[in-house]
Order: sequence, then structure tokens, then C-alpha cells
Amino acid sequence: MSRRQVEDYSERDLQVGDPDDHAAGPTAVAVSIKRGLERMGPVRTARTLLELNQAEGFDCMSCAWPDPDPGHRAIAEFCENGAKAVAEEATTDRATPEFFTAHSVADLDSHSEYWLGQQGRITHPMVRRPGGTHYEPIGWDEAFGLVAGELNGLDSPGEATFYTSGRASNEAAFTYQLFARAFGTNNLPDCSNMCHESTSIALQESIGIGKASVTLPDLLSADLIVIAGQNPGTNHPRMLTQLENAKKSGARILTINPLHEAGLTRFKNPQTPKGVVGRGTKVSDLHLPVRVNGDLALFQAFGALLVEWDALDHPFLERHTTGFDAWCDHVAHLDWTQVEASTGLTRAQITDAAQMLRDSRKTVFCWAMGLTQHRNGVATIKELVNLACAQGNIGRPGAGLFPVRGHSNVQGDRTMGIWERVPQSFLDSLQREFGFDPPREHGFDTVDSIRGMRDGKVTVFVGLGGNFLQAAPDTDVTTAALESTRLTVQISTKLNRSHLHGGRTMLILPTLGRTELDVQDTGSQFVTVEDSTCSVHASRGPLDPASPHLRSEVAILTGIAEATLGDRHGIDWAGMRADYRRIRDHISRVVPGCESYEVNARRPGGFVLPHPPRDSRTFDTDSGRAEMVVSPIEVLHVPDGHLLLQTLRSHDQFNTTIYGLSDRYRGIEGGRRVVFAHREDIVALGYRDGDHVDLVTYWDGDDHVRCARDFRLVPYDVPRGTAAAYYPETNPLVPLDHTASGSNQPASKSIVVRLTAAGSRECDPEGAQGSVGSDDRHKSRPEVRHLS
Ligand SMILES: Nc1nc2c(c(=O)[nH]1)N[C@H]1C(S)=C(S)[C@@H](COP(=O)(O)OP(=O)(O)OC[C@H]3O[C@@H](n4cnc5c(=O)[nH]c(N)nc54)[C@H](O)[C@@H]3O)O[C@H]1N2
Ligand SMILES: Nc1nc2c(c(=O)[nH]1)N[C@H]1C(S)=C(S)[C@@H](COP(=O)(O)OP(=O)(O)OC[C@H]3O[C@@H](n4cnc5c(=O)[nH]c(N)nc54)[C@H](O)[C@@H]3O)O[C@H]1N2
Ligand code: SF4
Ligand SMILES: [Mo]
Repeated sequence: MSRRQVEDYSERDLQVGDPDDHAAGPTAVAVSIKRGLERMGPVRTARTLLELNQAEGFDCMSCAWPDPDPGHRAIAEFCENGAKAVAEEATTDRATPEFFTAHSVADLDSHSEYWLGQQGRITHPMVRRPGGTHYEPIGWDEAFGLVAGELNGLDSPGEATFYTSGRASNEAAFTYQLFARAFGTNNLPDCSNMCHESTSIALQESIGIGKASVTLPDLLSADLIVIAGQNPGTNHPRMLTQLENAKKSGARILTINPLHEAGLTRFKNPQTPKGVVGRGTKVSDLHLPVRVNGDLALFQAFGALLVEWDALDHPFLERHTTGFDAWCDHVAHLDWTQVEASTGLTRAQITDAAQMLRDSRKTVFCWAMGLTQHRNGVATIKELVNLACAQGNIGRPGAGLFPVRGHSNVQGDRTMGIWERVPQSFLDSLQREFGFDPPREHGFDTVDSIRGMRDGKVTVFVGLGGNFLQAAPDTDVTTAALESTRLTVQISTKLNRSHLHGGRTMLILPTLGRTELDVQDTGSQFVTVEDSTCSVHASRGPLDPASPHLRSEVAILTGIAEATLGDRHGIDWAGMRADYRRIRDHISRVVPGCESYEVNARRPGGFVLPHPPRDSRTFDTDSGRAEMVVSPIEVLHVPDGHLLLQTLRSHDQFNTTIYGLSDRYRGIEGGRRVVFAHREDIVALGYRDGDHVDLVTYWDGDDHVRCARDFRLVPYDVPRGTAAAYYPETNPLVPLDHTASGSNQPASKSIVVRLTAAGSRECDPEGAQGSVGSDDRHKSRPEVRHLS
């Protein structure tokens, strides 16, 4: 098997240039092909890319952007970052047992996340036994026995936690939650807890369902598309094609983002001549460079102006909402000085944008992490619902609420019951179908699982995909939490940091990816997934597995279940493994909206799940109406000498998987440890372009500082007082308790930081860290001022 020699990189090669004023274009195609050829060779590149997102092919494992209807798909129905994701999984590089013999765990830990990922697909189940220095191979049966032994040795099932990353198929997710509940716990944290949890909570409470109320064609008939807190040019690139088409049909676009992201500025569609040689399409008609965390105030200001102009859909408000009068009263008394302070925008800018809303009959509101990862994330999204209600933009073609999901199947996993607070009705259905009593009390989410491990209450961690250690907040705390457990099990395709810091025993169970054929006893299987617009469809991988020793996620989960539960509850795990139709059969009876699942999912293009507000303007809330909720504006007060830091993605990563070192739209090449700040703030804080700094934050009640070391300062067009740097390098700065009210989602886009010259004593691991002078102690705790 081939191995590319991958050198680890050094931040010394970092280069900073000018940001781009457009996204995609011919460079995107060149990068897609180059990465494919480098990592997979020509045959696999052609084979995979031609089947990517086709009706009979496999679903892109990158983001959850929906596909056009089967008759309307291009031959190349993917983007640069979809191609990179495929290359990353279908690579011909392999991390074999010999590789693990050559590298101790400590040695692996001295390398970057980028280097770890570049070692290729893991080929064998591996174990690091208690006290061992290296991973060694282990047979599947022994591995399952080991997991079963630990699980059955617990005093109570709640001492285990079962994490899911959003790439797992519906079949794997359903099997996993069934196993966890049959074992006896609702401890089913997932990446959604760190992603769109604020959305799910806000939408559930306001409109009765935590999902988007639009389908893809709605974008084409919208008058106005609002894009807030989202960077589609990098994270949902095919969205730009849809936006280009929407603009051709007359839509206008309002963007709300502290950064002037290239993909929000101009799009050069590489599939059209204009995109290759011309200037491309202008995306944003009006851009509001909102201050980080200023969206709640901004949306209330929009509301105030719509009320003032009586640009309201009164019949909708009367028939379908509650709380309108209180909301109206609240926005009528807004303090505009505070709005301007919170948003960093002028009243004139806000008024221009509000006029776009006023003049639109059909508005789609799109958002992502820029709104959810804040203390007031839930309130902000409820405010967006208020705006949508005010103009009747729910359940009408061309209009709606569009939380754009991250991981390709994060939404499907929730639908299948990966949810620590799944509704009782779901548990009733499970009970009816399988005849056991599922646990009824809520389980641990991501943050509570970390607390549980930290406090010794959780001693077994199982991860179905993902990279928990790097994705979660407060890296040092999370690392110590994982290391305090008895057993960590990682069901993974590729090596990552979570494999290097785990329990006394650490297991890696290597699994098939989306690109691969999945053959079980009854023959070749397909799986199903759900995109951001509730559309469910099948996915079939074309390639031979990376190693004959790999097992599918379903095979691994049923193997663990058999070993742990034996025939307790009489669930036919072997039958489900042999034929995934049996899993889908169970799904059809347990999961709402999935009746006739097998037939519907097999249709080309699949089927769309029901969504009462979208379909019939019915709302499954306490009042039976859409609930307009009043939220006080919280202004995050950033003390002098501090900046409000948001953590975001570069163009060359998928979450914690670092594909490469090029964030070309922002002018960054060859490195990642940069912090973008306003030129005048850099000077005001006593630094110069190019200086290296440590980032420091404090949290009330803690006696130590949190540090992220050695970032190059890059002057950038961000609002004064704010900064941006990449995730996961900055995760050590996110205090575990710094979460959104109501959703417990880490508030990783509003961290109050202080800069200090790189190498400072304060951040020296051998030096003074942990003993900060009491004067400095509380300086970085965000102080929240409520304004009513
Ligand atoms: N290529 C690629 N694709 C991906 C991913 C990836 O890592 N790489 N990740 C996937 C996942 S899991 C997810 S969740 C999505 C994430 O997709 P995004 O949410 O687009 O990802 P982020 O990079 O976190 O960027 C958030 C955007 O919000 C803006 N922002 C930050 N703070 C604020 C604020 O206070 N207000 C406003 N209005 N804007 C703000 C930032 O400037 C940035 O443009 O992408 C998915 N797709
Ligand atoms: N500071 C900060 N922190 C954040 C965020 C942020 O914006 N800022 N974003 C948050 C968000 S939105 C998310 S979604 C989380 C992401 O959190 P996770 O989902 O936990 O992280 P990923 O990096 O997507 O996981 C990558 C790993 O998944 C494994 N993998 C890949 N494909 C497969 C597969 O098909 N099957 C299996 N079993 N394993 C596979 C590989 O081993 C790979 O190393 O991070 C969150 N953390
Ligand atoms: S937009 Fe998302 S789902 Fe579509 S090809 Fe690109 S990365 Fe994949
Ligand atoms: Mo996400």
C-alpha cells in the first residue's frame, strides 16, 4: 500500500497577502483536481467525483447543502470543498499496524492535526492497553468483548456517554440510539450540541419544529435572501450557484457578517463562461458589517422599523401567532443608542437594510454558526422568527427560515433519535416497537458529558465519528476529562487527536466511509441521509473499502450491542446488520414522518419529511401558534484593552480535519496561527502588523488563565473591537461554562480575549500559568448588561 511521505508543516512558512474579492472561479476547479490526483490518483478521482451527489451515487460527506431534483443535476454536481472531502476519505494513504508500531502515542502527539490526518485511512482495529506506549492491533471480537466488559461493569448505564458526529448515516444513527437506550441511557451528545443547538431550541419553542421551513426552489422564487452569520463560499459552496440563479430570477441579497467574506461579495461560477473569464456575479446587494454578537439588537431594530412603517402581514399575525402585541411594544421602545453600540452600525445603515425587508413580499432568512455560537444565540434566532412572523414569511413559497446545517447528516441523526432530550413520544414508539422500557430522564449533552467525565461520573466514552477533543470547548479541560475515563472508543476513518488522549484503555475501531461499498451477508447495502431542507435520500459508495479489515458503522454498532446485551430485550442485531432494510423497517414504525421509508428513500431524489409550518402553517407549540417571544438585548461589554474574538473555519479544513494550509479567500497561505484584527486596534493595543501574540482569557470562578499561544497579528477589515481566529486552535480559550442560555451550546463566537506578547510568562506552561494576580482575574469575563 502506498504511503506519501508527508512532512509536518511549520508556521514559519506563513504568508499573508490580500484577501480575494470573489469566490470559486477556475482556481477552485484546479484545486479540486490537484487534491484529487495527489491523494487518490486519476482513476479514483474520476470514479468518485462523477458519482458525487448523483441520484444513483453517493451523498457528499462534507456539508448538508441539498441537491437539485434528479433531472436538474450537473455532471459535476459538487464544489471544491466537496472534492477535497472526497479526496480526504478516498485517499490511497494508509495508517497500518506498522505505522502504529513505528510511532508511539507520545510521538504522534508531537505532530499537528494536519499531519495526523495526512497519514491516511486506519486499516485495523487498534488498542492502546493500560500503561502501554503504543497502539497495537486487536481482533474485532476481542475489541467488542472489551467494550462489553467495561459497559457491563458500570454501576449504572448513565456512567457511559455515546457521542455522534454528524456524518453517521440514518441507519447507523438509529442503531446507535437504540443500543444506548436498550443499554439504559439517554446520554447521546452529538456535534449538533456545538452547532445548531441554539437553532433547534429556538425554532422548537417558537414554531414547534427545529428544522428549516424551506426547500431549495424557495430560494429561486424569493424576493429577498438574508444571509446572517454564514460563510457559504467556504462552508456551503454550492449555495453560491443557487444564489446566482436566484439573482437571475430577480432576488436581492442582504448579508450580515462582521467580515466581508469573498463568497458573499462575488461568485465566479466555474461552470459558466462568465464565471471563468468574466467578473462573475455580484452576490450581496447590501452588506452590514455587524459587530460580533450584535445581531439580536439588529433584528429588533429591523422589527422596530417594520412596525413603524406598518410593513406587517396582519392576517398572518392574527391567525397564526401569539405575543405580537408585547413584541410590538418592546421594539417600539428600543434604545437606538444601544442598538448602534451593540451592532456597530449606524441608524442609516440599518434603515437601508430594513427597507429591503419592507419591499420584499417573500424573504428567506439563512443563518449558520455566526448566530448560534453566542450567549444569546437562542434569543437571536427567536428574534429572526419574530421578523419572519411579522411579515408572514413562514409557510409561503419563496419565503421561510433556513438554518443551513453543517455536517452532511447532522439533521438526519437527530431525526433518528440521536438526542439527549428526545421527546417522550419517540421513546413510547421505541417501547412499542422493541418491547423494552427506554430510560425516560434526559441524558447528557456535549458540555454535560465533559463535566460528567471531569467529575468522575462518566467513565466510558464512545464516539461514533468526530474528534471530540478538538471540537469541544476548553481543550485542556476536555483532554483531562477524557484522560480520566476507563475506556474511550473511537469509531473512525482517520487518525485525529482524540485517539491520543483517552481513557486507561483506548480503542480505535476503523470504519467504512461514504465513498465505499458496504457489503453484508445479504449483499450490497445502501444508507440514507437527510439534508438541511428535510430531504431524505439514499447513498451508495462506489469504491472497494480502504482495507479488508474495516467494518461498516452498522456492523460495529451491532457487534458492540450483541457483545454487551446478548439477547437481553430480544433485539435482532444480527438481522439488522445482515440487511439494512430491517433497520429501515424499524425506522418506518418508530420515526415520525418515515412511514413507507424503504419505498420513499429508494426513489431517485428520495422524499421530503413533513414540516407542519412549511406545509400548512400549523404550529405544534403550547399555544398552537407561532410564538413571538420578547428578549432583552444583551450588550456584551468588552473591557478596555480586550477584543471580542470569534472562532471560524478557514477555506482548507473540515471542522477539525485540516486539509491544507491555504485560506486563500482571506489571503493566508502556509499556516494557521493568525489572528485577524482591525488595523487601528492593533496599533491602539501597542502592536504592529506581523507581531506575534498569545491570546488570553479568564473566567469567573477559575483561578487560572486560558491561553492560546503564538498567533501572528493580521490587520483585517473587521469591526473595531473584534477579532477572528481559526478553530480548533482557539478552542483552549472557550471556557466550558461559556454557553448559550437555553441551549448549553458553547459560545465559541464571543470570547473576550486580551493580547499579550508571544512567549509571555503568563502563558508559559512551565512558568506562571495558574497563578494570575487577583487584579487581572476577572478582566476577561464578558460582562453582560441587560437592557429592557
Ligand atoms: N469546507 C467546509 N465546509 C463545512 C465545514 C468546514 O469546516 N469546512 N463545516 C461544516 C459545519 S459542521 C458547519 S456547522 C458549517 C459552518 O458554516 P459557517 O457557519 O459558515 O462557518 P464558520 O466558519 O463558523 O463561519 C461563520 C460565519 O459567521 C460569521 N460571524 C461570526 N460571528 C458573527 C456574529 O456575531 N454575527 C454575524 N452576523 N456573523 C458572525 C463569521 O465571520 C463567518 O463568516 O459548515 C459546514 N461545512
Ligand atoms: N471554537 C469552535 N469550536 C467548534 C466550532 C466552532 O465554530 N468554533 N464548531 C463546532 C461545530 S459546528 C461542530 S459540527 C463540531 C464538529 O465536531 P466533530 O464532528 O466531532 O468533528 P469533525 O472534525 O467533523 O470530525 C472529524 C473526524 O471524524 C472522523 N470521520 C470522518 N468521516 C467519518 C465517517 O464516515 N465515519 C466515522 N465513524 N468517522 C468519520 C474522522 O476520524 C475525523 O478525524 O465542532 C464544534 N466546535
Ligand atoms: S456544497 Fe457541500 S454538499 Fe455540496 S458538494 Fe459542496 S461540500 Fe459537498
Ligand atoms: Mo457544525
